[in-house]
Amino acid sequence: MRTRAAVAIEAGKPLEIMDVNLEGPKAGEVLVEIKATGICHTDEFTLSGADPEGLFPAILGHEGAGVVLEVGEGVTSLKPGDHVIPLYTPECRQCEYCLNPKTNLCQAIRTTQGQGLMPDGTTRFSMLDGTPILHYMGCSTFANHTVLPEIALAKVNPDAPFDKICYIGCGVTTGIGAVINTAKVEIGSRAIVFGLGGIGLNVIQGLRLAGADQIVGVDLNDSKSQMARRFGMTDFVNPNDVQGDLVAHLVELTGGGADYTFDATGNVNVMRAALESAHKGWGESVIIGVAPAGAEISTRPFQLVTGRVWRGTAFGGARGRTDVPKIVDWYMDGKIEIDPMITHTLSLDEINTGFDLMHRGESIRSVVVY
Ligand code: NAD
Ligand code: DAO
Ligand code: ZN
Repeated sequence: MRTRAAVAIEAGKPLEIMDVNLEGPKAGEVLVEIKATGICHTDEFTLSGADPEGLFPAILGHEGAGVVLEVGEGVTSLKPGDHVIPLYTPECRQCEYCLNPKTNLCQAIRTTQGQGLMPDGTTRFSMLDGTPILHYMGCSTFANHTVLPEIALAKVNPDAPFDKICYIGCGVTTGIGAVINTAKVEIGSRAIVFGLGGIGLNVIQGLRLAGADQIVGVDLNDSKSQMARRFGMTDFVNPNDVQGDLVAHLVELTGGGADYTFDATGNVNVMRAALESAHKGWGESVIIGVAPAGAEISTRPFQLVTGRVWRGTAFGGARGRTDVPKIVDWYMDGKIEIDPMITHTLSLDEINTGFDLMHRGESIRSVVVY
């Protein structure tokens, strides 16, 4: 079939909107009509060329929601008409990783997914002249139709609005999951969140859900504080307004350091500040941000000797097919909010505007509705 897509032809260039060829689903695969997709910082990271694993030409996008149109041979858990969210972290429930409760990093299709290919080593997308186009993070939601493995789709409540729940495909789950699954924050905790963008705001709402007493937000952009307060932030710090050392200021503000800190910036200097503003003896710091190619983190080892813990999280530690439907239900039940964070709704033809808004720090989430 043919479908319309925003294609990343090469790094550093705007996406090109065009008709592309899409082959139907093979065994174990599913054809999905994407109804809406968010534009995440990670798409920008890849498009910019900063992603060492970025491959081109590709159809980016990994934060979508849509409807199953057709299933390939052997698919048993989905049928046409089901509403689904694509998963860049699949859940096969059989591999060594899925069987270990300590991780969500299913490895069943990791190798081919990292190469921009389906599990059989081929791509379903091509240009009208036959040039192959690669998949991205196993999702490619910047296309009106896409093909995914069955294990990379979460079946969700059909009453949920696509233009909101697409955000659960990455930002919402990553932020809330970092709090609930990775840090396992306890009621009454003090926390610091560095970076109040699309991920950081969801860390904040996760902290509110977990019952944190103090939620400090740190961002260089003052305009981010208003939305963060709405989601539960209790104190705001702009590092540019701090006289002297930022870490010392945060340690004082949290009465000796935070129980939990989160980096949602991708900046390795911020990651260090996050670790060092965690409480001596027990403070834990969670890295969510993806740093540029070649970047490294550092701190004095004594920071860890004296009880601070450094850890990271991918997709908020969530097991997608199990956890994503629950998060959609939390949204439908009013336990979490998404709508205020969707600051811009665009058509596919306007998708590059979404990247411009992100560069200017004017959006939290732009969503493309097909
Ligand atoms: P975003 O651009 O919306 O937000 C980043 C925020 O950080 C902005 O508000 C910016 O002003 C602030 N910031 C930048 N530098 C800062 C500094 N030095 N000090 C304080 N604040 C600073 O990005 P996002 O969509 O929220 O994504 C955040 C990070 O999370 C990115 O690196 C992204 O790639 C990563 N990410 C990780 C996962 C995962 O599974 N681990 C999933 C999705 C995104
Ligand atoms: O299993 O080796 C692996 C990698 C899994 C990919 C996890 C990606 C999470 C971070 C990227 C940001 C996603 C938007
Ligand atoms: Zn698995």
